[in-house]
Amino acid sequence: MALKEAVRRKLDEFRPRTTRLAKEYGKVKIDEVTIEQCIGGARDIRCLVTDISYLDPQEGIRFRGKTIPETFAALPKAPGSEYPTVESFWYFLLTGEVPTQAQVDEVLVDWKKRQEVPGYVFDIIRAMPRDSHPMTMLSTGIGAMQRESKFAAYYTSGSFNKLGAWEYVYEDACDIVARIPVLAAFIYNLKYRDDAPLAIDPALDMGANFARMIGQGDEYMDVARMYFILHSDHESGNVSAHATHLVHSALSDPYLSYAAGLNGLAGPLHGRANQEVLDWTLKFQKKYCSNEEPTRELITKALWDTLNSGQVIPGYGHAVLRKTDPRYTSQREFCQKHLPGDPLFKLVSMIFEVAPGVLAEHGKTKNPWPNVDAQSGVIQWHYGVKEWDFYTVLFGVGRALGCMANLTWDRGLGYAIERPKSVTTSMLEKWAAEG
Ligand code: AMX
Repeated sequence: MALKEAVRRKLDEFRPRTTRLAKEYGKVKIDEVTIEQCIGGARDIRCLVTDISYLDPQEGIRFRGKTIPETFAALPKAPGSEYPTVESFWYFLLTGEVPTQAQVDEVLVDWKKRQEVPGYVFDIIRAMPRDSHPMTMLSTGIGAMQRESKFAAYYTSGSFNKLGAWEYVYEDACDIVARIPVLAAFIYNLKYRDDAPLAIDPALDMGANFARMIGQGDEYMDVARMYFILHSDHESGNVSAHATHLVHSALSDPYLSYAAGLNGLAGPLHGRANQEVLDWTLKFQKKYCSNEEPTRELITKALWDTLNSGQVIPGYGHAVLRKTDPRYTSQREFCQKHLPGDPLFKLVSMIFEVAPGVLAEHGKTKNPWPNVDAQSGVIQWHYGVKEWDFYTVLFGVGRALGCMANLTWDRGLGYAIERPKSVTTSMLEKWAAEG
């Protein structure tokens, strides 16, 4: 497989850099830690390494050094589409190289071989109450599939070797990214389409096949491709990426690790915010606009009502970003092109005009601008995926790409078990008194 060989080559090039940094420059200081950071969620402390993506507070995300528009422009496109295939993006994330069409085709064929989800996983999810949250089902499905882990089997084989371990992580990573769309589509069909059978089309790329599997038409294929790519990676410190990395650092296999990442993604301050955005927007329509068109004044009132009741405005703010999220902008441009007259898009655009001013006046958030989640639900809603508790599952399918690329590199570079040091409140008080 050319992709695996390309990863091997890249890792071989990279390893001496990591080793040299740790050995020769290990004591060079790159940050300091304050009490505020200790209490405040380790915000901004530079203590993680990843080369898969980098998040600049002003500019937003770069995947392997490329902005979102540069990434979309550079990668080979799906036939007849303006968006790259998820397969080409996977090659790019893992290696940092733009693949040729032949390399993409090879990934496509490989994923088809890997994508079969064992029947017992479906049985386990079927046995769950039908009103279980779809993220619980997804995380259960990934956790249950751990039985298939090639890394876990290698670890217990008796021939475990630190240097070769990445190859088994790579195998699991490829299996997971190939299987998770099938698992997600199964959950969607089980919950919302009367357990409709999965219509897997072996000729289609991942995004197109996902559209087919959940009963969507051709126009949804680019939505899926764009969505999965945009949600893939946001450097290493966010809850889902960090949880995945942390759990794997104990040599838990990629299934156990990504189940942990998904459980973090399910939180309302993280991935579930996209569900909350739709919920907020539809409740706003119902409460304030049953007899009248939405106006800036009505939106302002609704935003203040939310803030005054002690809740956050979902889809706004970010722990790192200090400008509008380019993932928001990319989806907004998609909406302007494909659904400019959609009433929900118009309403979300009006919220975009008002919310940053309200949040700035409220004065708490460091970033009053929208994040990825403020826009994504509108697109899904427009194309008929109206079950908004499913939106975080879509996020989880995309995020698997970033998390699995990162785990492959974590193991390839032999990163250590993660174990930051904790202190007590009395210690903090003593240091505070000492200045
Ligand atoms: N609405 C109201 N208040 C907000 C806010 C928002 N959208 N964003 C931040 N604040 C508040 C915080 O709750 C905090 O209040 P506190 O001092 O009373 O605790 C204060 O502003 C300072 O927070 P911050 O430093 O600006 O943000 P943070 O790094 O602590 O949190 C985030 C970041 C994303 C959790 C926060 O902005 C938020 O809750 N946003 C709404 C939920 C959301 O959209 N999450 C999705 C983020 C993207 C993603 O992961 N998918």
